[in-house]
Amino acid sequence: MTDTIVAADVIVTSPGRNYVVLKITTADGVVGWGDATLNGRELSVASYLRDHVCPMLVGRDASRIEDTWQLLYRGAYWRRGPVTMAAIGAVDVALWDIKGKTLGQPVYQLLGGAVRDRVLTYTHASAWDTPALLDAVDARREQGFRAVRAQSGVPGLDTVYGVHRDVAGYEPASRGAGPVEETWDTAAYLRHAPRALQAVRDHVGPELALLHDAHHRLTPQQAARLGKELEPVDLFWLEDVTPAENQEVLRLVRQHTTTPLAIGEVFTTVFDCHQLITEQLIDYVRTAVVHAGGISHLRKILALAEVYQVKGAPHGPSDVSPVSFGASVHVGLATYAFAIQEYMGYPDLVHEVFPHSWSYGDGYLHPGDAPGVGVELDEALAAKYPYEPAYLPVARRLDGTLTDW
Ligand code: CS2
Ligand code: MG
Repeated sequence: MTDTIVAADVIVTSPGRNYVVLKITTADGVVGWGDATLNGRELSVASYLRDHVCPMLVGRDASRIEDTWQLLYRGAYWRRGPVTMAAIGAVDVALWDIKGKTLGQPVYQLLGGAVRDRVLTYTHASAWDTPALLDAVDARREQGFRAVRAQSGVPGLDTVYGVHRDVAGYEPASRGAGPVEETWDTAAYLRHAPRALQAVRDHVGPELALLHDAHHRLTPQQAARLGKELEPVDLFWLEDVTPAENQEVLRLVRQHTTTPLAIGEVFTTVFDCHQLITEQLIDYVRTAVVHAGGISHLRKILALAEVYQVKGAPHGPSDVSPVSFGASVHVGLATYAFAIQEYMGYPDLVHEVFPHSWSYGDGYLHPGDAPGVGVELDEALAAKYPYEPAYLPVARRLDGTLTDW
């Protein structure tokens, strides 16, 4: 039996939205799948893999997961960042997939076995006005979800993060040659969000876990104000309250509110969130398998988080493919410092393109017991959906100043 890598191929497919898939094949014909999807910059990661990484992988021993990770991280010289770390993440997940298939074990068993019976999950409920939002939350409760993220429209605006006034459903990236521009008004949002979220809490009662994503749009002072105003709503978390590249700005927010904070979906290494964790400036770290260097690095982030009683809550929107999603559920089943997995859901076609063993039921997820990650790619079906340019929006304030989307 040889784990020698004989091929590493990149497949970009677009069954409703773009996904970048890495296929690694060994001399024994074992195939491992990885996800390298970076919403709006898919082709950059595809090129990083095709032009620079895949040629290095051929001839390597697929069983040497950590050595390969270190080669791709330290050996590139230029470190970190979403493109590099998504490429490394794809290789890492594909190699864990191969190891599991070779040993006949699901990845969670290779990570030390189950530390819980199932993985709590949350999903999205979004609507433009409050009555419709209450209906959207109820619809998710009827599907068995025990945790729901609520996003409301804002009077006076046409679109806000997570909701369009006139468009049902929500896909962050829109197809086209470049990003669309949206108008944002923080003052209008801060006037409306507390009322809308309180109305949801009044409607659902105290048991349902409610989450809300502020999506990087507030200053630390505004974040502190919102967190304090939302304390009576008893949120499970308030997400991305303020851009956190400067991690110490969360100290101000933390001083003023006990509303739990979640940050990290745009972070790609432990270094991006090290201070947030070690100073306990957050309660949940949102780094994702695909964007934070794969299973191997996410486990290191969550090992640090455990020391400070911070818990993992990986990003899981539609632009995290079912491959990374499945890998994340394995991490969730086997990692102690893990709270909840985001599950935005996928259209039926995506489930067909990515046959998988992970499953949802009664508000929880399980990765399944298929060897490896348990997610495959139907290459023939994927080939029917070629890449189409699509970009995340950009946002501008009322005076035209560009702001964080
Ligand atoms: C959001 C995402 O799910 C979330 O928490 O922040 O929908 C995010 O906007 C997209 O993944 C960006 O591609
Ligand atoms: Mg988010």
